[in-house]
Amino acid sequence: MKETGSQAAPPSCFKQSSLPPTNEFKNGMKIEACDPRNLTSISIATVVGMQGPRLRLRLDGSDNKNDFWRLVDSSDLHPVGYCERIGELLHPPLGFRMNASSWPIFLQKTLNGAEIAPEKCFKMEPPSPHSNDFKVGMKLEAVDRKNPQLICPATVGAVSNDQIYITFDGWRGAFDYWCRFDSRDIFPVGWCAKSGHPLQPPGQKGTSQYKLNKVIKHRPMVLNLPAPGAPSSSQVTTHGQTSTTPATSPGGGGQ
Ligand code: MLZ
Repeated sequence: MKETGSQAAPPSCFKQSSLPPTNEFKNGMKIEACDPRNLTSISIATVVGMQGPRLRLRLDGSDNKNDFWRLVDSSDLHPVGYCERIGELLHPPLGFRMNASSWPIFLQKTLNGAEIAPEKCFKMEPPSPHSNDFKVGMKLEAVDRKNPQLICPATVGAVSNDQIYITFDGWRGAFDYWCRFDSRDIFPVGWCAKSGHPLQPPGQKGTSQYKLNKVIKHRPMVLNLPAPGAPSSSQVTTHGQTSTTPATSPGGGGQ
């Protein structure tokens, strides 16, 4: 950051608590979790790994190819018994390995004798910032959604309404993505160090200054941006320039 004279996005931009939550879970514990592939349904999940305050989760009855990561203060996580309390049913995960009719028995068996995560493990989700206060060029730490166990140094590449474009420092763009300003996948600079989560080193494909020179001076970055989730006819600001015609395709550039 010193070398490039860059600014960190202020912690108030993020939906993260100023003090990272403590992780009181243990591997093997059972919880209830929203199925990431079927957001309206809640299933039983097992903690199969952790890094700092992040849990690696596997839905019971699904395969080991669909693990996902959540913060211990995620609103997607609940103690066993939550569904019953709110008058909902626990659902088999999308891609349940068995016949749907065997779900009630499977559920009973998977919870029998299992270690149930106690209530105190679940932390309150922090409040959302009221507005998108990110500016192009600000530094942050962000989950690499293609390798979701990783948190990497990143820069805000563009801002569009409620969305920001995450670009990974030292990588050519294959990992970049749009997200909402209140995403739980983005963190202020220093969050990993504070929370005990490993932070990946930046890539080797040139610094962001290199990127700035190459991409912005010679080829306006706006041409390389995929549109954010719901693009509408919104304005996209990239590195100080404003355009009303966001491009729709990242266009090649694998690494
Ligand atoms: N195995 C991958 C990891 C890349 C991580 C990039 N994060 C922004 C590779 O080396 O290509």
